[in-house]
Amino acid sequence: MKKLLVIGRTNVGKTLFCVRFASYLGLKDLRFIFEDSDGKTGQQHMSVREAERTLSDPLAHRTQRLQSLHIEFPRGKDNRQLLLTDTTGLSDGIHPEPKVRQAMAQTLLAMSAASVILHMVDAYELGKSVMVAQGEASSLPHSTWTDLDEQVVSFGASHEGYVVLANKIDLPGARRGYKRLSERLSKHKVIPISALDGTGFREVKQHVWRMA
Ligand SMILES: Nc1nc2c(ncn2[C@@H]2O[C@H](COP(=O)(O)OP(=O)(O)OP(=O)(O)O)[C@@H](O)[C@H]2O)c(=O)[nH]1
Ligand SMILES: [Mg+2]
Repeated sequence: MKKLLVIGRTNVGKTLFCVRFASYLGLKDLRFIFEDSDGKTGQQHMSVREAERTLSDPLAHRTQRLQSLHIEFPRGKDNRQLLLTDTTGLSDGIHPEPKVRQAMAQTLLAMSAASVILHMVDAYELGKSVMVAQGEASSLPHSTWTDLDEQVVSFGASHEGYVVLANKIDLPGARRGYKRLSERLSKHKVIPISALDGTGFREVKQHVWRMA
């Protein structure tokens, strides 16, 4: 079974994407497998709506554990299986809360065990910062793109199916952020998506299916 890990900075839309993408792939009843950073595990069934309402919100570090969903789909005569895992968002520096630090460490560990990495970036935030900074075409302003992002790109790129998802493309100026990101990461595949309205899900599905 291929393990797909959704990683990125906090609040970029990882959880909303996981829930809506699973729904797009046909899952109605979401059976989450949770794994806390102290190793405690659990399961919970939720509808898509309930998952959106309880697991995703505008607060930073809403997710502080691994949250996985099994996805099964037909391929020829067989059924293929994927494990889609949502993670704790990453942030710069040393977070003041030990629980968040531990949960971020859990994300980093999970990265080494993943087969495919979906690296989510907030194209809206990038678009805003590009507008203010007006720098070189291939550069990204330090306010939204730091060593942390570069390290995630370098690590992710060592995985066969590494792809960057430029999320929140539905918001004003996000296309500008996406364009600058694609120029900066010209060696990588960058897919513009909206976890909110489903833009780009078909392309993500094609990519994921190729990897499965
Ligand atoms: N407009 C818009 N808002 C989005 C999109 N994706 C997520 N959001 C919003 O962004 C906020 C953060 O979404 P989450 O899914 O909780 O983000 P996350 O990356 O899981 O955040 P943490 O778990 O806190 O690190 C929520 O208010 C979402 O509704 C999108 O594609 N478009
Ligand atoms: Mg989350």
